[in-house]
Amino acid sequence: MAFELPKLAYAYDALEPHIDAKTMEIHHGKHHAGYTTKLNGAIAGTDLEGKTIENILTNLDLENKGVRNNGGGFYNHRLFWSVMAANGGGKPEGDLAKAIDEAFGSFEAFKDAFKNAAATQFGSGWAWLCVHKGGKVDVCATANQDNPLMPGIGCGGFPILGVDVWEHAYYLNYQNRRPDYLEAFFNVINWSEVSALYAQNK
Ligand code: MN3
Repeated sequence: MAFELPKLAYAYDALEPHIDAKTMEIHHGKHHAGYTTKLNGAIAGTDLEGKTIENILTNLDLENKGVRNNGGGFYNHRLFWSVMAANGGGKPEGDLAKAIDEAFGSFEAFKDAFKNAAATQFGSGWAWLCVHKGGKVDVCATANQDNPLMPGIGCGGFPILGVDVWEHAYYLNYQNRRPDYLEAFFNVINWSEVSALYAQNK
């Protein structure tokens, strides 16, 4: 069974003014669709066909560039759409808030660490908030479409929040101003979804 481009839970213009409709339309309808199609092509006829994307990434051979780039692209964008919402922003509550305070000292310190990881990722990539077994959280960044689930990527744990810092994610609206895009991203984070991912994977 082939992977399918997931439908968004909101309209392309729902995240405006923080993320503009044109960027969302191209990003979801072209970029994510492209990764999905190419992932299906890369696994067709191999023993990866029929496996879950989590299983594929967790057991990935990093030399398999077709699956690494497109499987990562498929998974990363699916997570990205799910951790944003029109009525997003604010702060997490409950167990996740506590874990963030324990790891970083405060929500503001976490926000600085996350934005810094994203802003200083050279070239294309992603910044992540990950949970480790036992509930500890940390922040890291990966290049290209790599993902913390991939073995030996140097960024472990289960990703519960990710931000895309490829230029295609922000260039139409923010041009070279990646820090402005990152600040805006915090206005659309769907903390209830991130908290649910935390609870499921701690
Ligand atoms: Mn992207």
